[in-house]
Amino acid sequence: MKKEFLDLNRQPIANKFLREDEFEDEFFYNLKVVFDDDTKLVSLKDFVKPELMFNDDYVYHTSLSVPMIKHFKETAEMLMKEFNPSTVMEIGSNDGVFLKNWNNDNTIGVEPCGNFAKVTENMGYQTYSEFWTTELSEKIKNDGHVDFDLIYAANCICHIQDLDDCFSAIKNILSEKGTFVFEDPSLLKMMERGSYDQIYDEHAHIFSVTALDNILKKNGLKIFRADNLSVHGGSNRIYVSHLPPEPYTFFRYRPVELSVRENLQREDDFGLNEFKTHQDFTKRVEKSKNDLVELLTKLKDDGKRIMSIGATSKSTTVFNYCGIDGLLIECITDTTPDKQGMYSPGSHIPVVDRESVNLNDYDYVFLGAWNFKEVITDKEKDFIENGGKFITHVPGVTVFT
Ligand code: DWN
Repeated sequence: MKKEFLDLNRQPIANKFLREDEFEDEFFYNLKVVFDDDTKLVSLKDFVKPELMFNDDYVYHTSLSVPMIKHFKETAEMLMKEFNPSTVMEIGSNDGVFLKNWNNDNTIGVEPCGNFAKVTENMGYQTYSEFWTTELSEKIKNDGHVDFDLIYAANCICHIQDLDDCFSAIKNILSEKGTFVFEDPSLLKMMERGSYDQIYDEHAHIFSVTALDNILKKNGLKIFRADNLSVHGGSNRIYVSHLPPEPYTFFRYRPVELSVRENLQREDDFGLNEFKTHQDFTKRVEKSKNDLVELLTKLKDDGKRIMSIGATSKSTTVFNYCGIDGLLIECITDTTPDKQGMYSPGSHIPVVDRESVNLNDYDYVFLGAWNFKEVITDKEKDFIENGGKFITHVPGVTVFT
């Protein structure tokens, strides 16, 4: 029942920044996207082995993103106030930006990337450096942990390829009245904004509330609230509880709130449940590619200099899909020390520290981190005042100041 609708060409591991001597052995795969007629889930056609993406060299540090630190602090405060959980587990705890808001006695992390698991262990949080599976949920129980009142995951569940196993593992370890809260990029926002670069190896799925509702129900869980967030270009925060085992036990469980029905309706109205809508999206993606390549090529032919800010996973998709390399974009600046001094995946554009670049030497800056447009353009006012211009491809290819 899975129907292919988009082919984003040959792609490398989105977050595997390279040294020059690694170019020759770089791993590539074909990035194709499918729609499941049964569940309405949008997923990659072929998954990449998790160990190739999430390992001790993983470079995305949440703690290096100031807006995300604020986001996770506010999220933790809100969850604490509303649910007051006695026990908390975070899946995909990265370098502890969410965890650090909770007491370490009753809070644990799960993080397959060993470099980050070490960081949170050092912060005093027991961290299982493993992938989230039913087997791991059993192991955690066998280690003496009681079921969790709050299980939280941000930008992690959409990375898990086997969703049935993922959700049955949650069911296995969520306390009877517990809440599972997770947030991931929204399929509806991606479609509305034409931000096809949300699709890369790590994002095994791009979730609609509809698809999640279908798959969670199959696994004995139910969505009781769905919030729409602005982070990461538009995300959904999904609140989940156990599905009442018998009709007469309903009163003991949280009622489904209006936000769920509203989200389901909005997605249906947009046509997310129809394959045709996905096929139409492909046309928009192809246009975005043609417009971007045409613009960059023309600027280059006119002797303009172009660089990029934010060596994101998303820009890996754009550069490799559009065939953009160091001839069109001379360098990328990124605040992450582990990315600096390396080359971008597939396109092999040098990644450098922002401090080492005089932006005024360039005419145009491509926004690789378009999701931080306001933060970046605010920081780079001087570039605009000196006549510099920004380029973004979301929601359409545009030059702006
Ligand atoms: O789910 C995921 C999300 C949360 O993060 C992962 N699969 C991987 C990663 O995706 P991404 O690389 O697309 O994420 P961001 O948050 O859009 O990355 C922003 C990048 O830009 C970081 O490397 C930091 C950098 N940056 C910068 O150089 N200057 C960011 C800002 C705000 C800046 O001013």
